[in-house]
Amino acid sequence: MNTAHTPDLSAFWMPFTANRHFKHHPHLVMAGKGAHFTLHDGRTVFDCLSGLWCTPLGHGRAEIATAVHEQLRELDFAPTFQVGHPKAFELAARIARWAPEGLNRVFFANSGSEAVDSALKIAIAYHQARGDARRVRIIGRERAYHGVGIGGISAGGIAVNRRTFGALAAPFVDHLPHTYDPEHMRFSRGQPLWGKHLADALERLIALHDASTIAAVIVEPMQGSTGVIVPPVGYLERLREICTRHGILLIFDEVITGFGRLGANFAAQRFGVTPDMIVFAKAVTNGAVPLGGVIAEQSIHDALMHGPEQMIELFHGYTYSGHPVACAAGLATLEVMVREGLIERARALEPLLEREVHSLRDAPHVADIRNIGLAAAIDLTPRPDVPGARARAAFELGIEAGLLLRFTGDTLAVAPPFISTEAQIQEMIATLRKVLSRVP
Ligand code: PXG
Ligand code: PLP
Repeated sequence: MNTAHTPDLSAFWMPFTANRHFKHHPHLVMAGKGAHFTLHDGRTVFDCLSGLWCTPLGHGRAEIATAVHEQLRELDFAPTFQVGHPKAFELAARIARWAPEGLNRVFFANSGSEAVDSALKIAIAYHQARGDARRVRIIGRERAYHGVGIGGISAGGIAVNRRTFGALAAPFVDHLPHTYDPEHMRFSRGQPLWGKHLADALERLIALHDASTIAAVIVEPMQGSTGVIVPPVGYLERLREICTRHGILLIFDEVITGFGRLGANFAAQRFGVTPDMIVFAKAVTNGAVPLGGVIAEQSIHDALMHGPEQMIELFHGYTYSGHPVACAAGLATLEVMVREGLIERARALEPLLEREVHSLRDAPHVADIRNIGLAAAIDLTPRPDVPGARARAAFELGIEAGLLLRFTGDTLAVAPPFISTEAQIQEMIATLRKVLSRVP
């Protein structure tokens, strides 16, 4: 690595990173433009995962930079406790217009993790406000990623994220089975046809715990972090039907799927299933400024609007809920998405990505490929001696070949920016094929 640009790497304790390995083999990103990053040695790499699913508009968007700059000059910060500023109200209204009918009250946080914890708290507060204080149980799902807050690791289903912190996890949670079964869905394109019945496990959890103790079910409509696990046809519909029948709130965690990744505003619209709350983050500001939040069905909000009018209704909020700079970035992002028709573009590119990624079926080590919207995952057969080594090798060889890939375990994920050209997507897959042929 070019040491002229290398800062001292020791103080930054990196998140979800093998710190010692990174600091011996660092990759520093120096700049971003469009669908590419520039690395410390001047090479450019195609940003295969849109940052971490954050940047559908591509990097270096002047519209967002200008909006942020102007906002900083006009009003850098104002509290949203007891006072307000216009941009937070404007962005909330805009997001409500993008959401399914009826979901029109927006609570702001600063990340997906905070937004998940907010949604779980709103669910419990809602039932309490209705005089149903026994409903405190949360149902999550195996393999789910709901961030790293205490609520998120409790409802989440990724074992390594929970193992060390069991003592902190919320006590009243249970988990649905995940929906991935390679025997029935290997190499399926879009939604697998098999697996709707897995939603019936919710009936069994209800029989076990009793519906009267369950506040909410939280699921990612498409499980992103664990490797693009696509809901079977009819599965989400069935969860919706069971939740409605038992008075249980259904929360979609759309931190990855929100704002166009599946070719619709939200996965809720793509799948035609309306939850009671949607959790969002990431793409809402094109990653430029941290922002997350919860979109709640109006009746959930209204149930909490009781008691004397001078009383705080929900004892929850962050200093930076509705930060003016984040809201300015959000408004600019959504404006660009509309003006450039980028959600339509994501939808139009889906068949190409599907065709291209499934062409890797006969590439070395490929065990499975899944896709929906502008997202896909490729499972590699693990090396028996060192699980995870193949995907890590693909990651390193990818950088040499001009691709910044994302890997977890032995799964590679791609989710290119919506501004990608057809040629760029084709080239990404052609390069990936070469990379796989070199993976030991
Ligand atoms: N919910 C979901 C569904 C997520 O995907 C979070 C909550 C937490 O968001 P924050 O902003 O607190 O990180 C996420 C985050 C990956 C990857 O490689 C995915 C996430 C984060 C980092 C990497 O798939 N998802
Ligand atoms: N563009 C897309 C892709 C939308 O889905 C919607 C809302 O439903 C809009 C624009 C409306 O935009 P706005 O809320 O900015 O009026």
